[in-house]
Amino acid sequence: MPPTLRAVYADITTLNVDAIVNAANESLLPGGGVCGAIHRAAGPELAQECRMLGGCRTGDAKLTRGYRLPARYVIHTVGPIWQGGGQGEAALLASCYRRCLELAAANHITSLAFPSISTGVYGYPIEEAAKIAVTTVRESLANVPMLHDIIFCCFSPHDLAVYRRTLAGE
Ligand code: AR6
Repeated sequence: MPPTLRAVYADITTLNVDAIVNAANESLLPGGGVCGAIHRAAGPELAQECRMLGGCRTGDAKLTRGYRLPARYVIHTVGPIWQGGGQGEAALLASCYRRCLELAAANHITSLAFPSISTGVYGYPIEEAAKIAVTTVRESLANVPMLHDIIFCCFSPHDLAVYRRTLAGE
């Protein structure tokens, strides 16, 4: 069965899925935004495990346990900082989504929620980021047959509207 791709308006830390994605920084140390919320909800053991990972390059992803989160795993990915679009940001953002899906497949994850990577502190324009998110995930679906539920978790009604329009191909 093809997976469901859907956008919801929620705090990602509350979602009952196998794994949630964290929009992290290269140090993988707790920051603000969704990263801060995930670390607060997971508890201090998450930062301890992150410290052992030796950071993460922009465009790459690493997996940890979810500790006190409902989600069993957290996939930490580092999106690009928006610098106007001429610094390879689109390719790096697409790479984040692909690497998260690769880790999901390698760990038999069946349900996965993404936040809108790079569109907060890192300043990536939401319309362009949503197109990359939806297109890249759709292009990778053949490689993740066990994933039956993929959620784009939006943190504002505006972001939700953008993702819903993008998913509808408008
Ligand atoms: N649930 C879902 N989405 C959320 C939540 C939440 N609880 N909180 C915020 N968002 P950002 P970035 C949305 O800034 O742009 C951190 O300090 C938010 O509205 O969290 O990739 C890291 O440590 C936005 O749509 O991530 C890095 O240093 C989206 O999540 C840096 O920020 C991403 O916003 C990464 O910046």
